[in-house]
Amino acid sequence: MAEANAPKLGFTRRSFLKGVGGAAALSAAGVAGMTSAQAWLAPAQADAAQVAEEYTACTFHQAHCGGMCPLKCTVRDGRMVLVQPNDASTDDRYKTICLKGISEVQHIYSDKRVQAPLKRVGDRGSNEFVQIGWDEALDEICASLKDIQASHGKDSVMVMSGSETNSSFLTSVLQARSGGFTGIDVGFGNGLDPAIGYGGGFATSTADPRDWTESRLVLTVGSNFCESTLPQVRLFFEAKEAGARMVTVDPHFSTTAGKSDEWVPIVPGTDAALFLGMISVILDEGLADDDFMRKHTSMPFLVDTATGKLLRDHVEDPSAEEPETGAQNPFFVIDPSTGAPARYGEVAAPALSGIVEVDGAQATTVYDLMRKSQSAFTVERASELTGVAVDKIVELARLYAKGPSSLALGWGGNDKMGNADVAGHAAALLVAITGNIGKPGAGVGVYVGGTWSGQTAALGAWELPEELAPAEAKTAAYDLRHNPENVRALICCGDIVAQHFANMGVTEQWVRGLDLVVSMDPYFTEGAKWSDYVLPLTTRFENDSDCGNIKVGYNQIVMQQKVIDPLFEAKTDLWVEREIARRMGIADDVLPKDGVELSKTALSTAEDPYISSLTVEKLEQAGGVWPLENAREVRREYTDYEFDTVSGRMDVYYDSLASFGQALPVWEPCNEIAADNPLREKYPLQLANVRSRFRIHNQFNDAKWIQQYFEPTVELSPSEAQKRGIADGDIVEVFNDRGSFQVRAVSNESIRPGSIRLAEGSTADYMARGNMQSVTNDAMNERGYGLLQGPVIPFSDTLVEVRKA
Ligand SMILES: Nc1nc2c(c(=O)[nH]1)N[C@H]1C(S)=C(S)[C@@H](COP(=O)(O)OP(=O)(O)OC[C@H]3O[C@@H](n4cnc5c(=O)[nH]c(N)nc54)[C@H](O)[C@@H]3O)O[C@H]1N2
Ligand SMILES: Nc1nc2c(c(=O)[nH]1)N[C@H]1C(S)=C(S)[C@@H](COP(=O)(O)OP(=O)(O)OC[C@H]3O[C@@H](n4cnc5c(=O)[nH]c(N)nc54)[C@H](O)[C@@H]3O)O[C@H]1N2
Ligand code: SF4
Ligand SMILES: [Mo]
Repeated sequence: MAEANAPKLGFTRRSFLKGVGGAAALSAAGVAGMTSAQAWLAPAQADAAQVAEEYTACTFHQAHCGGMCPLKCTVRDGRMVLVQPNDASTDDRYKTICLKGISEVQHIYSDKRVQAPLKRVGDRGSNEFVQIGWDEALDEICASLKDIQASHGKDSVMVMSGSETNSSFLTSVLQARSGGFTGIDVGFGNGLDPAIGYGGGFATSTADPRDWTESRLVLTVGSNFCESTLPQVRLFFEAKEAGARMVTVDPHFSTTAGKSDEWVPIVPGTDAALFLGMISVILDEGLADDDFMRKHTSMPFLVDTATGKLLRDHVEDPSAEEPETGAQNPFFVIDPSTGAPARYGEVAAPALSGIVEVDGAQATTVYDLMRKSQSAFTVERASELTGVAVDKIVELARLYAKGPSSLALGWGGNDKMGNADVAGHAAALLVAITGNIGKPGAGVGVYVGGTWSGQTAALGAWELPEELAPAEAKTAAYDLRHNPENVRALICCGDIVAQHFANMGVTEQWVRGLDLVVSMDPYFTEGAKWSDYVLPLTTRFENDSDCGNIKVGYNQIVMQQKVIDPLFEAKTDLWVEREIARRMGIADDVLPKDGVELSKTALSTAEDPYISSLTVEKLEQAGGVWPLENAREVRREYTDYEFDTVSGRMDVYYDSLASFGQALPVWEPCNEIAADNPLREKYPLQLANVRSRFRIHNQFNDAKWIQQYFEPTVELSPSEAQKRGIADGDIVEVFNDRGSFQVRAVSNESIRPGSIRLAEGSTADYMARGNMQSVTNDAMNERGYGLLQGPVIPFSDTLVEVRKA
């Protein structure tokens, strides 16, 4: 770690005096001795015989790994000394943990914990703070919030949260705005979801990875499942053992590629070309499922050839909030028995092909338009763009069409590039022409994470009074950086500043100009350096009441008990929210009074009698985990082929994108890393941002036990290293016109020449100098503003050069 980047904690006379006799001084001194695990683990073991106070309690782990592993924690003499999988799970599969969970024994006592509320004294970003009391900090913050909202409107305050936040009432309590569209994890989904309607822009899988044992082919594209879904990796191997062919398409020889039957290397950012090439093969070889297309997709629908719009019963009201459903405003097809147009519900097996006249306008089918657009995109062209051999594309296409096939996409690959929606749309088309959905072994989407791919249940939610609603997030936060509108205050639950935007120089400029920036996090993040106040929160292991929360994990209900009392001066998310609410004049009973009340609410829901039959006590007695009602059934969506789309079928034709030439997916290169971008002469390397099994985003960088195995390192191919005279272990500078950072380099044959790879979440304190986010690309794609979740932040659509530092 670069010492220069460690927070410089100043002490005012006041806080120092307070600290000497108070708990702050004690805990600060205590912690210095605890950061080495050896220092406390050894004596604790030696004294084991005399230890009277030992107990276990359960909690769940990271939400943002998707694992939410239920954990059993042993506490001895007030200190957490052991973290194990919670063996109360009824299924051995769910007794999971990884190195990060185990390391919490050390990590929660880390010297990167924020120990007391801090107030900035230097310039923003200068990282100079003094310790202050909670009351003082909250009084000052709330006074400032009131001033700002009085002068600039309620929505001049913005609250943004990472995914670990334990309760999230703050936006509503303050009637503040959220960050709006996030631009994160929405690349493929923006293109895929309009066709099937599942994740609302997040490409969530239509089946559970347990379904893979029924697949003949599991085609993983742009995901590193074996690192990004650690607690469920066994499902990958179970599928392989059951005979599924595991094929991974990745520019680099990833962990998942290494565990697959086959690795197919691909040029970064060309997933769309691969899918489009496969589609052309399937159509040309007559392998498409015509019956599925006729009955379950919009392929037979008629399009006005002059306007590119789908023909409907009547003209839609363009100002309507919700699009009219197909039942309200039918689409048209060709009735093959008469050759005439008809409403789609009236014809059981409409024609896929044909030209007709409707009210004087010429119309043809989506299918015909698709054939035409695909005939312009040959498998040879796909091969040229992707670098995948023609024979390989043909082989994959045949295997995929034969099915049942699962198309396992990711959020970490081509998803983080400007053309990701085209790839998502092409994936939808691939599914639509083959029918690989809704039946055993066939599904599509991002299977990553566990929690997000398993069964769910709707837990009860705490109701707030109607007037306490968030303000409208008119503009996405990434755009506010350029045009801040009336936004003057930013409250960050998590490291919003460094994690949630690309091109950090622009973010810094924006943050510098704000009137108030607050960071709430258990750890001292990069964003904390840019904050006026840094508030210390508890982790999943600490609480002020017996039960902190209840959530859904992978196929189970999981409980967060108090394992230990809050460390240092840390407070729970809920406590801070209540204190802010009180100071803003909100009645005391508007928010749950503590974690127990929050947990009870989670279990009281009119919607689900199974959930409401549970109680906090019952869960406690069961050891803190409870299987979901449908836990043993493999989740499969759309088994009835009723899709959550406008027509109720797979809607593959996006006429709202006709003006962009993307009503059907058409190959489009990336923004910056495009092969013919002249910028490549200056910056010839693409920076791939990936996740790592050693981290959850910015989390665990500071975990000493993990640091023994992993430090942020930029990886490059030996050929690229040699060209630049870079030896393993050298500190290198990674740079482009946006910025630079310095980090250790290692060459590795698994990296594709022309790219370098670095785990995202590598922030300044853990690298030689600077922040990786200072080089990433924040250019938004114009078309993106018309997509479900707005444009994607193209973090990996980034060109750089590397030199020895
Ligand atoms: N350059 C680049 N940037 C990226 C990406 C990339 O590929 N490249 N990937 C993006 C992606 S996919 C994502 S999802 C985002 C993720 O970025 P985030 O959403 O910011 O990541 P989280 O891991 O959820 O971290 C949230 C914060 O929660 C804190 N935390 C831990 N426990 C608790 C708790 O109990 N309560 C509270 N309040 N806080 C807690 C952690 O210390 C951490 O600072 O990053 C994005 N940023
Ligand atoms: N351990 C751990 N697990 C996590 C997280 C974490 O931080 N740590 N974060 C969670 C979150 S929020 C997310 S978003 C998910 C993401 O999980 P995944 O979607 O699995 O993303 P990554 O793990 O980044 O893996 C992306 C893979 O895509 C490859 N790739 C890069 N560019 C391209 C390309 O153009 N085409 C193709 N085909 N492949 C490409 C990369 O080399 C890499 O192997 O992970 C979740 N799980
Ligand atoms: S980081 Fe994820 S896999 Fe590891 S213990 Fe936590 S929840 Fe489980
Ligand atoms: Mo993510």
